[in-house]
Amino acid sequence: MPLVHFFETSFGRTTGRRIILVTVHAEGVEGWGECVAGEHPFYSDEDIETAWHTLANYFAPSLIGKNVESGRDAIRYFPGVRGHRMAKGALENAVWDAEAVAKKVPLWQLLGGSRTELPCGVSIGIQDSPEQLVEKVRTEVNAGYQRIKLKCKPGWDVKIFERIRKEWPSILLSCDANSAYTTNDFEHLKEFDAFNLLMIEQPLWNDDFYFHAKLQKQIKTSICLDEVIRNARDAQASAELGACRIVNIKVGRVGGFSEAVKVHDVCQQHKIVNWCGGMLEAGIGRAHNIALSTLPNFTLPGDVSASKRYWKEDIIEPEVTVSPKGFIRVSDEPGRGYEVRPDLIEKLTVRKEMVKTAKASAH
Ligand code: OSB
Ligand code: MG
Repeated sequence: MPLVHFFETSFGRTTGRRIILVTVHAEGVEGWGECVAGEHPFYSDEDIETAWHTLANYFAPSLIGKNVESGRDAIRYFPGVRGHRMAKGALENAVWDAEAVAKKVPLWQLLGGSRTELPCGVSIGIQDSPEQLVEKVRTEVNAGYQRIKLKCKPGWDVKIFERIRKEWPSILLSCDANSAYTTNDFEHLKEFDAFNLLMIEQPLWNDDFYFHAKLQKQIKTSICLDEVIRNARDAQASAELGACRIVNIKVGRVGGFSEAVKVHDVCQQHKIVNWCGGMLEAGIGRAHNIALSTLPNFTLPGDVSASKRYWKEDIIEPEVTVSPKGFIRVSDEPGRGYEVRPDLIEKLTVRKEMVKTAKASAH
């Protein structure tokens, strides 16, 4: 699916996505999941090829023929595969999705959510010029988005913040470095404090909380961790170390809804604020992010925004829309709240594999 506009982070530019969708067939019910792994192993060590491999050869065969009672129940059948959380999450979430459809209750209720309106923010990539960025920010502010997040890296940071703050002194503004800085940059990162940023997301290495804790003690701006939080234990360690004040939860990054809810609960206990991250999802992943965002500790605007910012045509109906005040209304429909469009998905499909044979868990 080609993106409406390219998306550039400190690790590279994306112009389109090949997306793995998972369908579970469970006694006449279909459940859908979307894998957030990218084309290349740049954001994380997974990519769509490793996800395809682990889904087809490990995760999917572990559920065939099993009497899986619920989404939460699915994880106990999964084999002892290390990592590959995005692949695993796609399948686990498809089971949750099937459970919601079968029980005729909204998925967000199964997850324990309660919010009916979600505040929305946007993530704006690195542009070809500062002027282009100003225009992008203007478009999103005018569309009503409640928080603007700017991707940054050395050479595209304080000058850019100055430019945006000059134009919009008081909008909720944050930045995301995707690990573009090191301990040599602490003095430079202190300059970010001048711009009243809501947060700086994952400034240091993708696998680090120790040096983030050191940095958080030296800067006023709140650190938000993204890449490094793989599970609830990581969230607890970060909280105890003081490595951040905010955690962005991405359901794929932590391996599915079950772990995402646990991360949420640990953050809530430690007074770490949450918001729901995005991975340029198509409609199914987007619908699932919306369901997750209804949990009580998601108090900041998330990166879950309207379908039309990404796709000419999304694979769900209705598409995700955002009100002029910057909210998504949560659907009361049973299941994921959005219908999948099988004909459009079929038209876009370039590769398909049906897993029909069970395999004993591979350990
Ligand atoms: O770090 O949050 C990130 C997209 C791809 C990989 C990493 C990130 C992002 C985003 C996009 O920021 C958020 C969105 O889906 O709009
Ligand atoms: Mg991020």
